[in-house]
Amino acid sequence: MANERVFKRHKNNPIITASAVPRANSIHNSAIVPFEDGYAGIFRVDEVDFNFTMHAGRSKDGINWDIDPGVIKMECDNPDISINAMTYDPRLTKIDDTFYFTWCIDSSNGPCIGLATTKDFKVFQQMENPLPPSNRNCVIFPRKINGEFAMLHRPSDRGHTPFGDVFFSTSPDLVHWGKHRFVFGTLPSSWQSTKIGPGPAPIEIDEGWLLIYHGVWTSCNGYLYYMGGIILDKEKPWKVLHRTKDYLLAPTETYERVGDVPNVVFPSAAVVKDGNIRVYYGCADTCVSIADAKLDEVVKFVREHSY
Ligand code: BMA
Repeated sequence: MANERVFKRHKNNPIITASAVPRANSIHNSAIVPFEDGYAGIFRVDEVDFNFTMHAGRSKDGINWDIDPGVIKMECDNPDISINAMTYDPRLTKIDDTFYFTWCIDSSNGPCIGLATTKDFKVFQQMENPLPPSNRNCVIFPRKINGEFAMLHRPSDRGHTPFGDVFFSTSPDLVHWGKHRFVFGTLPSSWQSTKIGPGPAPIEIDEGWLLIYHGVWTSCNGYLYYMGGIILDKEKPWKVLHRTKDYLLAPTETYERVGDVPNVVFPSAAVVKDGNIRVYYGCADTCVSIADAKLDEVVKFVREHSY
């Protein structure tokens, strides 16, 4: 298949389509983690009434999934935290025995980030929203950095956001976020020239943090979404060490080119096991696919094809 210099697409792609949930119009940008003796996920399900919802799912092998037909119901003891809105693009991070997930809430004040925890993918506890509108992409680091929780996020606007750089923020308690630092921005004349956004939780490697992200280019026919990689400093993750000039994946297959929003690969989960990295990505805002690689080959590629 085209453009497979490091990542190879799975032969069963797309592995999840709308047929997995009775009310689904589409299932795409979703979060997946190892869980118990298999995997668990939070799936973005755009339903037939065009409400965007999140559903939990489980899998033994990470490829064949049982996704709950019902929407995740959050527990929340504070009625001031808005949850009555469309929800989309979850990301998942495990710290100790707790899974933290972030997602976008289409609030009446603009898109903002939600945060919840779960230990079993049955009970979900919603916390204070970590960031105000407008912001559409957020992921938490898998461990504290310099004693604080840390995140990467991408401020946006209320529309389709024709701009966007990635920022780093920290928190002592997952409620109060600050020490905001610019991390990386768009690059002219490239597949990442319009906007960028963090994908799956950063992966700790010897050299620092490997972040898989999406980059967007605006053609005369609209946005195209690509997958890139960047290596950030371990103790100061707002410092960029290497960043892909060549993309890691581009929309080239029919299921990536054709769908509700054409020409989109949107990485939203990464599972590292036995030296391999498996990226789950949304395709054309319609379905979910897998791309596999050796982790050390991805790191080498990012280093060798860097700016
Ligand atoms: C972004 C997000 C993603 C979506 C992408 C392409 O702004 O809303 O959910 O995959 O646009 O439509």
